Amino acid sequence: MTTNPLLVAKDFKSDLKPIWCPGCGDFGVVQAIYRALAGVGRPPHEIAFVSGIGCSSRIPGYTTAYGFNSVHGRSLPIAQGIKMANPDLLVLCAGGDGDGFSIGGGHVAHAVRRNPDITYIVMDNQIYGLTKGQLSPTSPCGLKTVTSTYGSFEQPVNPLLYLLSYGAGFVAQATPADMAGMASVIEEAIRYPGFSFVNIQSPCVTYGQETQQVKAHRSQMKSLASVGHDPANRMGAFELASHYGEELYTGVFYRNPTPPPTYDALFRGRQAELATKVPRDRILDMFVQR
Ligand SMILES: Cc1ncc(C[n+]2csc(CCOP(=O)(O)OP(=O)(O)O)c2C)c(N)n1
Ligand code: SF4
Repeated sequence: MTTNPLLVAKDFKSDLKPIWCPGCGDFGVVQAIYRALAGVGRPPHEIAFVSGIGCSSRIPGYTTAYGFNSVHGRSLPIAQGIKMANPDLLVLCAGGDGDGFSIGGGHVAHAVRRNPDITYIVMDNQIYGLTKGQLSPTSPCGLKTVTSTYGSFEQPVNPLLYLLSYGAGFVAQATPADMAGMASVIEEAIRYPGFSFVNIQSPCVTYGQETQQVKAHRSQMKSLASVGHDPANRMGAFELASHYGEELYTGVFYRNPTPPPTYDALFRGRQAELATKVPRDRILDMFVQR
């Protein structure tokens, strides 16, 4: 495991040209990730970046990290497997709100309760972008889409409250309307020793709502620091997070001041403990028919 203070944002930019629609919020997100990774200083070959399927899930390919554009909704199980197999890797996971909270929704709770040292970034555009504008789990009630022609009857999920309730040790929100803030929150999430989550309100310029574009975000966003929020205050975080969809709070909702041991550390500890008690060939014997 190495850190190199000389790394700069462009060291994390791959030669692949993004094919997102011009103006898509995901352009800002990938720039913020380059900056955050340069700040952390781990070289690209020590980083694994896993995603699901969606416009946003193309993001690993635009970085120089090892990338895995996997299966819709399955980025977290794959990222956890990678972290268990090679705990020294810096593991990032990313995708859309559909990927993370519809088809992949069941994985989030279990990843959080295991607490692997992984950073999960959701580009929350409140719509299915790649498949051309269907209702997503975070779409607001009343939204008219190709699958809700007369307006949705469904209440949106609240990703911030989900993650806080599951017990995540780090929960934050950002928008491309504040690039410096977004890069800094992502860097802080990566540095947090445990499962960290950043919900990015990343506008879809093609199918998204007018009120969810960067220009609108500039006038809506309110930093959590400016409302006097202390990120160590978990109950305060719940209260502020409950305004998802009404207020665009940016910054860190919650950072556990006393992070518990990570799953990867506990796992390695158990392996070391058993190695002294049970000889390796005896373990293999249990699986071999003689
Ligand atoms: C198992 C499976 N089901 C459905 C799909 C079709 N599909 C691809 S991306 C997607 C949703 C995209 O929305 P989101 O995850 O929010 O990402 P975005 O494109 O908005 O960034 C769907 C339903 C798929 N690829 N695989
Ligand atoms: S459809 Fe929306 S989310 Fe997908 S690339 Fe275009 S603007 Fe971005």
